[in-house]
Amino acid sequence: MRAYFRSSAFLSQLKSKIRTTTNASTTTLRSSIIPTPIALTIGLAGAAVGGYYLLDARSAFHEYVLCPLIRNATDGEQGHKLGILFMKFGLAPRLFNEYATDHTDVLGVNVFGTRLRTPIGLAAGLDKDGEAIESLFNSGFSYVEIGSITPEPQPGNPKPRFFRLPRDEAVINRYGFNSSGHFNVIGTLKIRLAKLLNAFSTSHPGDEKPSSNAFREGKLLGINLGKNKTGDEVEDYVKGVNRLSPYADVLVINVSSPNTPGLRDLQSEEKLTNLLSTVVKERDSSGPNLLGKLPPVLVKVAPDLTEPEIESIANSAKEAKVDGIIMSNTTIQRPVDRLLTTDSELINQAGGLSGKPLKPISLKALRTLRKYTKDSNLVLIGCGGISSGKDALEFGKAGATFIQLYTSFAYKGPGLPAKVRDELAAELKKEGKTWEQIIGEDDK
Ligand SMILES: Cc1cc2nc3c(=O)[nH]c(=O)nc-3n(C[C@H](O)[C@H](O)[C@H](O)COP(=O)(O)O)c2cc1C
Ligand SMILES: *[C@@H]1O[C@H](CO)[C@@H](O)[C@H](O)[C@H]1NC(C)=O
Ligand SMILES: *[C@@H]1O[C@H](CO)[C@@H](O)[C@H](O)[C@H]1NC(C)=O
Ligand SMILES: *[C@@H]1O[C@H](CO)[C@@H](O)[C@H](O)[C@H]1NC(C)=O
Ligand SMILES: CC(=O)N[C@H]1CO[C@H](CO)[C@@H](O)[C@@H]1O
Ligand SMILES: CC(=O)N[C@H]1CO[C@H](CO)[C@@H](O)[C@@H]1O
Repeated sequence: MRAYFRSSAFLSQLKSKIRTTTNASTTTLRSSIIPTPIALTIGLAGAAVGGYYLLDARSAFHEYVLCPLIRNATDGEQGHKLGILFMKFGLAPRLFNEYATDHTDVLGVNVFGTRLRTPIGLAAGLDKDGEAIESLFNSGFSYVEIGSITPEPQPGNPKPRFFRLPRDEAVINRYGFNSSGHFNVIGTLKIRLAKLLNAFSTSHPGDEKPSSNAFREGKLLGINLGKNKTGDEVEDYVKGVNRLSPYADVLVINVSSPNTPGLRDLQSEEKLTNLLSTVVKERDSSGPNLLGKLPPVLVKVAPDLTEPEIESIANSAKEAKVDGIIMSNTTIQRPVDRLLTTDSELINQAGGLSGKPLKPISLKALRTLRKYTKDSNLVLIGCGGISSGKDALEFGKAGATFIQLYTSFAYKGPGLPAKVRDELAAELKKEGKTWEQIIGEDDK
């Protein structure tokens, strides 16, 4: 088994594995990589305005000109789509010299058997179908989570379902998990893998193999598994683990809904423990991913849970031996006293609120979670309203091993991961500490 991972044999076996398992989704795939006229036009326009400055993720152009322009010209969902389209065709700006200047000495963190270069990741829901992975890594994230991916394709809720609250740097969304489904995403991932494996075997003729599905040193690819609107929850997650774990460095399942019928009593704690145990068991029996590692299983939860509910989830997670918990998803709360937006029609749109106003809510929930997990090996991941290095540091001190963001990236553009990184490194240097030293510092 081990010798199998000796590189050249390993790589060629892997390539043939990808080929032989190519399935019915090839047709949809092909259509998804043939540029449509609109994509082509945008592509040409992008190339025309190209040049180093525009392609440098850190140029202020993106934050102050392009992002506002896109926001002005599109409604929320069109803007999201356009962003993905740009990134899909690699037209997104990238962070040059990332590896020369990423402050890994201060920011590196050991997690899940990898030394992540920085504790800065992208949260689920931006790249639901895994179309823009390369561009997202290239903008500087050390962890990228695609999904949520549901077993069968589903259209999600009717539009409009994405609302911007620009004054608050916030978003309300009720996408309802539109997803192209497991098999289409697997098809996209296989095409990506085939390309990357070819490039890798050319540049690494020796005994090496890629260290992760990110195909980048010190970076990880997460896959967030969803469930169909109808159908059986446990079955959907089991299918997800079974089908997608080969391509994942990390698997995420959600138990986000604060309305999960009676997460409040022992009986439902038992139900959750059963769900999580089943998922962990499926991960174990699915075996290692394509690169020979067993992907850790994370649970993602809502910030709207009460303290007893958080305690209950912590207990279940420990008992089922999941590897970590992401706090948090969007909130169903509307902290009106903290919102600058006064348009009550907008504020009262149904859906989850994300971005700046979520931060105090998710941070508080993370502190509570830490209280009930610090006696365990559970890795906590902080998410919710993070938009700066200072924010990231607060989540770290509250117990997060690494952090994720989404809404601030949508507002500020591709320069954000590097900005957060540099600011975080500067803050830590001021304190004379490394990221690893401050994790959970508030509650040691
Ligand atoms: C438009 C949108 C779509 C999202 N879709 C998903 C999703 O499919 N799965 C998921 O687990 N979280 C999803 N999220 C939640 C984010 O991953 C994240 O947990 C939340 O937005 C809080 O982080 P932020 O304030 O940095 O955006 C979505 C968020 C937004 C704004
Ligand atoms: C776009 O900009 C124009 C001109 O400044 C403004 O009148 C319009 O309201 C803006 N539209 C949106 C959706 O922001
Ligand atoms: C879901 O919606 C987003 C935003 O419009 C889009 O980028 C994505 O392609 C959609 N996925 C599916 C399968 O409809
Ligand atoms: C997140 O929260 C929203 C409401 O805030 C909910 O509809 C959704 O199911 C939750 N789960 C995920 C994975 O986003
Ligand atoms: C995408 C997805 O699976 N969302 C689900 C998250 O979990 C809650 C229940 O805990 C469901 O209601 C959501 O549909
Ligand atoms: C297996 C399953 O439950 N599939 C469902 C996924 O969601 C779509 C849209 O809600 C349904 O039409 C499928 O039946």
